[in-house]
Amino acid sequence: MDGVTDWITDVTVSLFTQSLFTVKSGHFCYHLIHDSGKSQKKMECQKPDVKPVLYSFFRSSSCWRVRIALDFKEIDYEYKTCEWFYEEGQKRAEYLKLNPMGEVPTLIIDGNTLTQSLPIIEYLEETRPDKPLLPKDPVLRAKARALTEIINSGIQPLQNIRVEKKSGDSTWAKFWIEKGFTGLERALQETAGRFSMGDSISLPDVYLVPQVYRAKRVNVDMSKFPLISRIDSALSEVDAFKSAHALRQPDCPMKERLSS
Ligand SMILES: N[C@@H](CCC(=O)N[C@@H](CS)C(=O)NCC(=O)O)C(=O)O
Repeated sequence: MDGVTDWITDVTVSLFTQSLFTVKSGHFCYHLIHDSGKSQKKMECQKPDVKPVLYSFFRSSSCWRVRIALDFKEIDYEYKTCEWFYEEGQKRAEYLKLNPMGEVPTLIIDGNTLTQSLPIIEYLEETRPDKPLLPKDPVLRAKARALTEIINSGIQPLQNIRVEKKSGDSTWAKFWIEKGFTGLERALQETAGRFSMGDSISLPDVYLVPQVYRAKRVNVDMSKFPLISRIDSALSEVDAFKSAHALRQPDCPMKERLSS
């Protein structure tokens, strides 16, 4: 109930075999079900009356992941560009109040300010489970998360533009992506079907597509990674992956925009 208590406007209690407490808030409502002494909190009415706002930059791979998850789960949102986020200045100083690292993405949703792509997507998964991105089976969930982590912590932080600039080495990003993709290609041999985890779209797919885009920009030879390339190509046919593409975003310069 942390952070929710302030919003409570109405409480209904009904006693049947179990007691059901419905707590309505300004944005959505919680149902608390008490069953045999066990307490379970479950979000229901998941139609917030305020559109989520995504602070994004078209080419940022971390923003791209969140856009895919939002589009896949069919969550309508407002797009706010942060094209200034690499520069110092007033806008950036103000943005630090939302995102302490000054990074994108930030998602404002259900009255909360969320940062870091993975926790944001996990939040969407937990509160909007209808189109899941994680398998039900705990072992498969662990495998899906492991593939995701190869990119999230094993590749992206090493090859991002800040780190690349600091290294002063023009081959830096290419080296780390190739190293990471070598392991990812191997790991996918165990799990992949049409997509990363069998034939269903899952969390690692959300991470794979933006990383392949960045790989191509730094001239990684993708023919060395046939499985990653095949999955990337299959995902490019999926609606949510099309709409979330960097080159289809409102802040993408017209000369780079994809026409369809
Ligand atoms: N772990 C973060 C990484 C975020 C990140 O690296 N964002 C980059 C763009 S992809 C950024 O904001 N860089 C600009 C800066 O740090 O000033 C996440 O997954 O959200």
